[in-house]
Amino acid sequence: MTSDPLIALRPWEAPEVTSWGRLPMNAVDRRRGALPLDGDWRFQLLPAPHAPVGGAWSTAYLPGVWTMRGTDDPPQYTNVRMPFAEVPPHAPAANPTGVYERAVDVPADWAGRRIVLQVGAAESVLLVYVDGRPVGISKDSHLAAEFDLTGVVRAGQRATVRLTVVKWSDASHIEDQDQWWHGGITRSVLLYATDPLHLADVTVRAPCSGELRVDCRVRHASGALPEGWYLTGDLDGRPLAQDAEFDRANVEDERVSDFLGEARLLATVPEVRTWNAETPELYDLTVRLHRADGTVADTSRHRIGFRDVEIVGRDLLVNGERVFIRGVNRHDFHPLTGRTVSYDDLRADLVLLKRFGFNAIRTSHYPGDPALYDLADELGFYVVDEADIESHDHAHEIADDPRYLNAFVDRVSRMVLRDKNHPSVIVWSLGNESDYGANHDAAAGWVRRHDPTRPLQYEGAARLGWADPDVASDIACPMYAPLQDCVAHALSGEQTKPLIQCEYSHAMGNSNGTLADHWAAIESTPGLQGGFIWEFWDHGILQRVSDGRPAGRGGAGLYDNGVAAPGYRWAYGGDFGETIHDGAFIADGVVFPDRTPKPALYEHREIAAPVRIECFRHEGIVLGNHQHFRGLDWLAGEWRLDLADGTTLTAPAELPSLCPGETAAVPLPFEVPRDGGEAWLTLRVTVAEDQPWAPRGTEVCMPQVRLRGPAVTPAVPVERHVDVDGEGLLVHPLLTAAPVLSLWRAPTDNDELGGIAPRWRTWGLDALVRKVVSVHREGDRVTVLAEYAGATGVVRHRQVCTPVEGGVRVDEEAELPEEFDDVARVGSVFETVPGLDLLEWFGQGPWEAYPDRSAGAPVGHHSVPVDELFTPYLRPQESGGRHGVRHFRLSAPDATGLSVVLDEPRQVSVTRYRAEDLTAVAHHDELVPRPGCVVHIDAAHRGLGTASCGPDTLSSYRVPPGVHRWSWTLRIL
Ligand code: IPT
Repeated sequence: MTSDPLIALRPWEAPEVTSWGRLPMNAVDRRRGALPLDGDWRFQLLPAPHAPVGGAWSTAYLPGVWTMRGTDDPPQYTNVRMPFAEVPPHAPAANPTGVYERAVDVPADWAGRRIVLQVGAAESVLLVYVDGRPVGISKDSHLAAEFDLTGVVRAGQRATVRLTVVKWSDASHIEDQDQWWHGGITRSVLLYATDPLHLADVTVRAPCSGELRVDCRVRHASGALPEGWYLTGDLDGRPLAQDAEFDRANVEDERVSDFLGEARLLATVPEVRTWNAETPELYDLTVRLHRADGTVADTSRHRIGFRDVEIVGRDLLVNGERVFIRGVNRHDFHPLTGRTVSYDDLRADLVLLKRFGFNAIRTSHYPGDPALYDLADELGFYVVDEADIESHDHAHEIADDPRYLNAFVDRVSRMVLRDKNHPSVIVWSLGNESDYGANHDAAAGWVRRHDPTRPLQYEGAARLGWADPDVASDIACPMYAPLQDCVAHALSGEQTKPLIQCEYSHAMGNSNGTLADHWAAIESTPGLQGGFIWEFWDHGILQRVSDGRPAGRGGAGLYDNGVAAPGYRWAYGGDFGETIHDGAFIADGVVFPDRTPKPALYEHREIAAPVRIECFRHEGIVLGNHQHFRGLDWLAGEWRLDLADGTTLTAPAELPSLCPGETAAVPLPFEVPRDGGEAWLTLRVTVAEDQPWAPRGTEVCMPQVRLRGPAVTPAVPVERHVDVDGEGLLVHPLLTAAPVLSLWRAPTDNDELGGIAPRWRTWGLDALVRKVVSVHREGDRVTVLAEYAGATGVVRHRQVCTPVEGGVRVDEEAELPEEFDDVARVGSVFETVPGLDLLEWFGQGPWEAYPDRSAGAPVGHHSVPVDELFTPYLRPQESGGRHGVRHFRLSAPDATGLSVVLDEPRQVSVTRYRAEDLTAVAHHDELVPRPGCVVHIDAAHRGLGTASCGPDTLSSYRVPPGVHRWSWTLRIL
């Protein structure tokens, strides 16, 4: 038997116990003036909470998780399933328990003050002791816990604080989010002091009318409130008024209490500057609590914003506007710390999101660090604030389990109490993937009563019926709903709630196909308002390959541009020797683990463009302002004209003054040269003046319009021979492998998990066997008929090589049998000699793009070293494709090399890898680049879709059976 009463309680298997000795949550920010306790603590890891604390201590930095320190309890990744077999509310007997201890010198000038310990976040059960005495218990791994230490520590003396963290508990069953499991303390620890007379909470209501209301709760450490306290406040230095009406009503209704003080401050702000995500105007609010003698006992500072949020009909309105929600789901993640993120990290996340056109964040699937909300207020994001509840594996059993009722209400209410004053928070979310039960309704009831100013959403409730008025969701917030279902709902006449997908466009690997189709539908269908991409991060942990340990904090700088340094890799599920794991499903973000943007982000940036080219008419170029609240004056522009022959002209652009929703025609900035072929006009839009999230000159979008179609220049045949070998394969001095038919790509995560690649394998597309049927020479031209046999069908292929001026023209035709009704690609693949290290092309770029993800890659002249064309997706897969390529050159530094002119804009890829090289390995660092280039020219290439979790690409982006024809002309430079 243990003598420790907290351990004796076994709180890790008691869901009813959400806390003991913990102070109520509130919105008074105590970070300023606090004593930070971050830094080195004594540490030991016990095998179970009951195990005796020994004498051997190591040192651990807080905030931090022990799972990232190379202990024998490494990180483990599971999505839905729990990592242990015990059913709720039980935890496994082997239950790693971290003990953190340090001495704290309590400042001498805190004598007589109320002293509070705050632990920012601990997962999953926190037990607190001071000088060996039990002080409190807390659960709820992503919100702070506060404990009153006034009677426990002495000012001017040293105290020993021990924080014991039990990893597995009843709470783990409701923290079953799709992420790494860790153990430790992930947010800052601090100690602060207040006067015994203190502000217990402050609630701000700041609507667009400018009628500010600040409700304050006042308490005294002794319980009894002294006589004569009062409040003052100011907003940007202008004093607020005490609400005498409120005070009088309290007296008349006998609501005045001798232990709970309530008062209200008021102001009417004339010509209020309202807050929205585009122009996040903030005001400084200070609330002061005075003693009867006028001295200040306590102060609370807030940056507030005036804004309204409401649902009218089926529209979610911010300040009366139906704003589009261009959102992302964001987890707390860092490749070196696992879960701890600094203020600078958070700021960098949000700055990047801003630069790529996002205006909304869902805090999947738990409340973020307080700084996240400060930054969202400041930089301008709409936040769906989500409570820390996901019971995925045992969702049904828990949703109505009364033992968990307390935890549901506790978690939702504590989030609301903490975050209610942030203008950025526009919607509360009850959590994620937890079925739907009475526990949710209880939490929803609490929120609706406490904060009637914001809508509430919960996907698990909304899934019962997008229009159902009786469920705990004011928003229809499905995940991964097929686009056509969303459109059909909006057109059905049945829609009653805004439709904003809480998750869509799963960003695993090479993904986010059809994003532009989604947004075309959203912007043109009343009732559809946007959604949140899943997700921001690829959660790859930096791992040392030699011993499999996380690099930890020492790994700073051991990565660049999305790639880990030699000897390191981005670990995903299974890489730490876990037997229960969900593999690379944790790598499903729009940024790499080092925050390097994936190409899909450029797609998003363009889709979210604030200014667009609507069309090109005789009166000029019609520009439109696609923002909700502001003009174009914060933007600058430059026109660029690209002709197919290589001509590029630029001219400064004067952006018209346009209100949101307005359009105007501007004159064509160039005299377009008569010759030069296909012509594209691009408006490169940048930030005109420094923004908090972007210095002047930062690129915002690049809308484009085609001014003229291609000119047809037939290749002139010449009298010369084309060399083919006995197998009918083209012989060419710059090719090490002749062009052959390819129907296969290294499966993307979508191909694999969506069940598409398994079909390709059944058909044998990865191992087609080529057999020459005939080689026929007719004059200078050679026609080779071949059959490519798969396991279930044969593709007939004809390749005609004709000598033309300077090279050879290749005309190809492939006939796919009916059973090959959805293949990866139909095209040619060949390989070049080493040394051709630069790709220049006219087509879409410069970044990677695919048929259903090409809206963000403008047509132009692009030039990228071959080694930089490849995108290092964590699990190697089809990568590096360029879309709409008209012609390209591959050259050596001395300008020798080859050029290819395509019959039509085609999908092309030039990499160092064959599809089978990519298919054979599990991590990027296992790839061995080939010295030459592997070049694919595709007549058709399948879209990417999002089938790893959600809809596949649309049928228009699939590659059908039947006849495909393409041709290309190869020349030596
Ligand atoms: C959905 C989850 O909400 C999210 O956490 C993540 O797991 C995502 O999918 C996939 O990466 S749940 C899924 C079963 C639809």
